[in-house]
Amino acid sequence: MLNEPTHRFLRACHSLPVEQTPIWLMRQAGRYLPEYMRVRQQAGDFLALCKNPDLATEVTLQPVYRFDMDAAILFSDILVVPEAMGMSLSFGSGEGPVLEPVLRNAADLQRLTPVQPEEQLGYVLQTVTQIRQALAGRVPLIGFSGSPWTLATYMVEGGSSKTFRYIKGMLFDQPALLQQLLDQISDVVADYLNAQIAHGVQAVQIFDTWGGVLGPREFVAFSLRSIRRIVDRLQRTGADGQPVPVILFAKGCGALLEEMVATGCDVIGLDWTTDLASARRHVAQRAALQGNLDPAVLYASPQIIRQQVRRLLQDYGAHPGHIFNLGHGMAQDMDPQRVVDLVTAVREESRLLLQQQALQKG
Ligand code: 1CP
Repeated sequence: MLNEPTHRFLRACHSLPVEQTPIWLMRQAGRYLPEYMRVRQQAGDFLALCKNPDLATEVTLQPVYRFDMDAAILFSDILVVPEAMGMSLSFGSGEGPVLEPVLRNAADLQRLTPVQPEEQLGYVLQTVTQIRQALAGRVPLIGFSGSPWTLATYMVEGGSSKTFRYIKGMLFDQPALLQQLLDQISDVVADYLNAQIAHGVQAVQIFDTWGGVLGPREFVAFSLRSIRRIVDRLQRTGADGQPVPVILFAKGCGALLEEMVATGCDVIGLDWTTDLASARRHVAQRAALQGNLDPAVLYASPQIIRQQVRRLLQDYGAHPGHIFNLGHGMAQDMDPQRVVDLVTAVREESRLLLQQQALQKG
């Protein structure tokens, strides 16, 4: 490969050999870290923290330094995109997000405004620049966006949902209207991710947190279709001339690996309900895999964490193209010490496994 990356996270994204399995964790920055709570309090609230590049940079770096992670992920939220499109966003204390006014018909869609990432989302891009400066090449920086489908669920429901009543109502009753909304969001997301890349992110992850609430046909027609539209438009060479891998994490969609590969992504993020060994056999040579430890393993003892890590590493086997991660994000009540146990176990066990394999080959 031309311009072969040196960091093990980027190497694994491109299925190049590494000496130990890279690890980072979804939601590695956040409320389970006391140092995060201090900075959030300093900012005032969560959204103010996202909009303050100095403080957002600080919380991005916290888990990188504390746990020696192999990648940093931009501290922000997927819901800043609907806000940039003209909706009002707030996070009530303790509850989920609120987006207003909700989108339910064609007239509502007319209210959405065009987005120039440098303008409405300039604070995110400024944060990207500052994080890259602060990291000084220590580990790569991952940028991200929500998928159009996942963003649309929040925009149509007005927040988190258990039943997805309104967005599914739109999907079945007014499919053309939903596609129009998804296309509009896709174009904003593509521009936004390209702007993140131009400002220095070295990989991008698309979070399709709610892909799994759709049936397989609808997942392909409504979620993957718009993800593919984005991937097609991405500038896949970074500011430094290196290729920028695209990671697709679609929660609850492990049965549709083939369809996910077809979007053109480089890495598929798996939740813990998918068997890593069979997923690897399925996509080998075509995509790398990220995941997929059940986050609840972090509530168990260090011995059990190590056992589960070993099992997962063995499931993947000594092949290139595995990035260790949880099957979903860190929870607020998790113990940071268990993350230390996890990272140590992944380092030690993966080195052992990869060395044994090299000896057998040699
Ligand atoms: O009170 C607080 O401090 C806010 C808690 C919090 C945090 C730490 C929210 C509110 N968002 C975040 C940060 C965040 N969100 C990151 C930061 C980077 C990191 O991983 O360290 C990222 C990548 C996200 C992405 C995000 N936001 C997703 C996709 C990933 C996932 O978890 O599935 C989603 C669905 C959201 C929406 C969101 N943000 C926050 C809340 C409470 C919610 C709603 C979640 C829901 O509907 O259940």
